[in-house]
Amino acid sequence: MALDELQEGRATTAPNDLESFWIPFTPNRQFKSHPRLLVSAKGMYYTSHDGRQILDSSAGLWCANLGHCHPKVVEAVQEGIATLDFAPTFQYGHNKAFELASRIGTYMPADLNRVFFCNSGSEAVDTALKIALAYHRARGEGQRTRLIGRERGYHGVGFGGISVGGMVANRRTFGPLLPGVDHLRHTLDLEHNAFTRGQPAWGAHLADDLERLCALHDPSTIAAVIVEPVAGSTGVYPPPQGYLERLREICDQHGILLIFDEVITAWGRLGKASAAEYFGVLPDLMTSAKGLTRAPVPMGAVIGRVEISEAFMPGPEHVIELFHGYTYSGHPLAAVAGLATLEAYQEEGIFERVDENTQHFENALHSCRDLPNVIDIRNIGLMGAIELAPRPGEPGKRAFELMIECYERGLMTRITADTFAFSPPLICERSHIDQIFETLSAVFREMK
Ligand code: PXG
Repeated sequence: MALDELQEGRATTAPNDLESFWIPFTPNRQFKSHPRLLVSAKGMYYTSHDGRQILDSSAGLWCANLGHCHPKVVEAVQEGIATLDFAPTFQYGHNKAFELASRIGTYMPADLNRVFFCNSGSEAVDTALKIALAYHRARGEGQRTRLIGRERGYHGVGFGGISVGGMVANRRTFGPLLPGVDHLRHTLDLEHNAFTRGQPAWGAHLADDLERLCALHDPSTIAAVIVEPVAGSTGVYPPPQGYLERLREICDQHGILLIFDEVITAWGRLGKASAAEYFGVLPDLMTSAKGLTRAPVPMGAVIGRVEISEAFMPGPEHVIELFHGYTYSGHPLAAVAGLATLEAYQEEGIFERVDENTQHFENALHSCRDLPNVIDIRNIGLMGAIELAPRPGEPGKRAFELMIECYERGLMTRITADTFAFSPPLICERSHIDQIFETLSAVFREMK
């Protein structure tokens, strides 16, 4: 339908086809020729447009930790929108954002309790990088401008995030990226750590790569190191035993801030509120999103140690300390969704439940070891991955076809290249875990 027809009032409806929505991170033409539309969701299942129940093995996109349409969160959001639809947090405020920030602090280790709100993981990452740079400058160390990420890291899609990130496809068409960025080696090496359950024993020494970068650049030029405590998007790489501890040590030696990107790992994925708590390693800044509101209303956050925010405070009282923020920072609906979510985690003992199901999940995942083309299986908490050998000359195609077939048989899965990543909602029962891997095994065996 032409725009002028609409404007002249000749047409009463806009066109409704699949063309206009440019779908993210999806092959648009394939999708639009065979759409997979989801029309409703409850608990562990989606309902597809053709009326089928689809078991969710990825908590949406690693976010629906309490399953879908959790009644407590639905009710809180319904009440919230009728009470306060929006309030600015620039120069004004509202109580729910303050309440959520202090509640978040009670879940975090040590003095990690200063919370800067944003709307997504990507914004949280860029915010954390900016805070790190500004922190050093506030303390008179403005020469610390370098940022260190890690190969295969995923830190969202902002320019800061893709600069420190290390997933090549997400970077190569968007340069020039931020200058002054370098990368640690990643920690997956199938010669040494294939088919590990939990943290690999091999690989702590890879953290010493940070010493190499310190020697190369002079450590006094480095502002921050950012890593996912467990690399998620790239296909679930649990950190080698001792690796995160070693990174912390090197950062301490050289006055470098350590940022944990916990967009996936925070809020129960490992059975604790954060990976920092799970691994017993304290970052200076942590990013969070996804499971914080578990997604009905998006929200992201940077959680920082008290000392970081205090460094910004010595100026005159009326002067803005940090020239950064988003219209929707601390949005009232996201705040009520976050509060209801954190309450539900506690009331329903969700983190403990993850601990109870982790072994079952691990066994079910590793039972796939002898399926065709499987070259590695990795897991920690309720996150796991099965890596397949790519078809020669067609990287990603094998996993893509298997994913489509799983969906046809009622199972939603996530793939990255030829790796399947699993992160079921934390409310899952053992029967759901069994259903996931039974469906998957049948598909892997039949299709190859
Ligand atoms: N950091 C990490 C560690 C993430 O995993 C982001 C930042 C960015 O968050 P936003 O909210 O801007 O998307 C993420 C996001 C997948 C998948 O299937 C993973 C993410 C997003 C979408 C899909 O692996 N992670």
